[in-house]
Amino acid sequence: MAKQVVATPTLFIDGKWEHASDSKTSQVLNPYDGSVLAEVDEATPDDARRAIAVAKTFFCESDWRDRPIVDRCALLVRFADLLQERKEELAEIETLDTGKTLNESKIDIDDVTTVFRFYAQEARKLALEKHIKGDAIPDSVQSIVVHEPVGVCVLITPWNYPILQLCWKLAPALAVGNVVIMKPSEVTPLSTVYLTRMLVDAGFPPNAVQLLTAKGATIGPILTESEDVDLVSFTGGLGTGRSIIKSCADTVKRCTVELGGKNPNVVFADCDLAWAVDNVITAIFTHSGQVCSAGARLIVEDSIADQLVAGVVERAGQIVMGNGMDPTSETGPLVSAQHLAKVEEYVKIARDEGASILCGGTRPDPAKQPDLAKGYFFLPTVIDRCNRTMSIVQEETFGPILTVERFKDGDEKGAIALANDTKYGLAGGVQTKDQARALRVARQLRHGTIWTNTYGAYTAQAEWGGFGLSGNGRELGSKGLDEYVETKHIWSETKPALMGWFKGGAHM
Ligand code: TXE
Repeated sequence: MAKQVVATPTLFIDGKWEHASDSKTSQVLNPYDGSVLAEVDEATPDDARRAIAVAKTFFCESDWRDRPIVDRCALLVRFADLLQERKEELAEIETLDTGKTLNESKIDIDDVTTVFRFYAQEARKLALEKHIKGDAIPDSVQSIVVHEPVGVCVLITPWNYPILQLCWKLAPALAVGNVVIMKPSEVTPLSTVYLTRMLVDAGFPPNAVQLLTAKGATIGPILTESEDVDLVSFTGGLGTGRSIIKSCADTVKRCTVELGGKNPNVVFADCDLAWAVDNVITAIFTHSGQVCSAGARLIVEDSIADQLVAGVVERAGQIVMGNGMDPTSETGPLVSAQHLAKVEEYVKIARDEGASILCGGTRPDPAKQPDLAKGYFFLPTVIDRCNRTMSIVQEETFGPILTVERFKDGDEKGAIALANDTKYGLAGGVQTKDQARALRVARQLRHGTIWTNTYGAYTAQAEWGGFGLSGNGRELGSKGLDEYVETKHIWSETKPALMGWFKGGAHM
């Protein structure tokens, strides 16, 4: 095997790098060509139990949670600096492991740098004690609301944005003094291994961060059912999310989940055509559609529908797929053979349901693009003649697949009804030159993020999360910090007196 992309061992428990207790490992593959990138350790249930025990002891017995907030925030800033210093190396690891372009990996690193800097500021606000005064509070009482870390937090992350999804959780969790156990996707664990080394290099106490590389099914239930874990934050698929919520129920632990979406992109007829085509293809085909907020459902006003769809098909055919390490590639492969098979199956179902595949729908032809033959590539696909009852319209394919639905000219309500007709509710777009209409429709959409006249941007300062089956809780923004905070009220009597509720005891 070629040189490992990250060094082994890959479990980080009790401040030490370790192999799995049964020495088992698994291979991590490059989705561009199926080659082996690394052999990582596969944590056993016993390894997971030990990580939990170490985390719990460290949370309860160390001074980490009581350190001045400015000290922890300084570590966040140091880590943000390190992200920039090691951007090239980290981006390469992310690209090799996920298949996304190097440019995308670098954008992800820049984004999370701002997330760490944001929480380094935001956490300071929470450190202030809130003194409550009011008519019902005697002068002799000090009534104080204080904020504390929740405790041991398990962070379970997916394969489409390994660095980004982890850092959205990690920054607020560490800022307020929690201890974390990280469980990256078994498909793309490499950047998380590298980030763990960086956390230690930045000066975070080694025992504040534990890392378990493993299959979800092997150690997931140990982590989510444990009485010593106080919070689980999960980003991933709906099925796994549901089972995690259930397994957190017995211990009534905090559990926030982000479970993807089937996001509408509503285009009105007043848009300039070339601009709308560009918007639509960017919304769906970026990162080959493996984006939870991808604009996978085009909902378009009748009078421009045919022209817009023709333009989208033409531009979809021009997208340059290739090795993410090659700067000329515009998008990479799907993440794994398993995921490719799932996407292929969805196209088959769409055909069976009577939809019309206008372009793509298959892997690239190896005779025409031999360089893509070994990778998990799938052509940008546009599926027309769709309706809301079809599974291709309702289910998250998480691939480069755009479905097209039309609404009658001028029927704003009809467009809104279509856009809201999904069990998910993560994100959506509204494209129109009429700014008043853009905001009016945005307010009516039951989705957690809406873009008008653009698609896909986010900021560390604004909350991210879903309505409906897209999840609960929020990441980013001030609410993203609240998820990791316990709130305590201390009612403190400075002039103790008999409470006088019960009348006995007069002889004492
Ligand atoms: O995700 P899983 P999968 C969607 C997308 C995709 C589908 C399935 O539609 O096709 O999910 O992807 C860990 N206890 N999204 O199967 O299983 C697992 O090891 C605890 C949307 O790859 O949800 C990994 O770390 N953890 C999404 C993480 O859960 C468990 C991004 C996610 O894996 C576990 C990715 C268990 N029982 C896929 N089983 C988004 N919201 O952006 C698995 N895991």
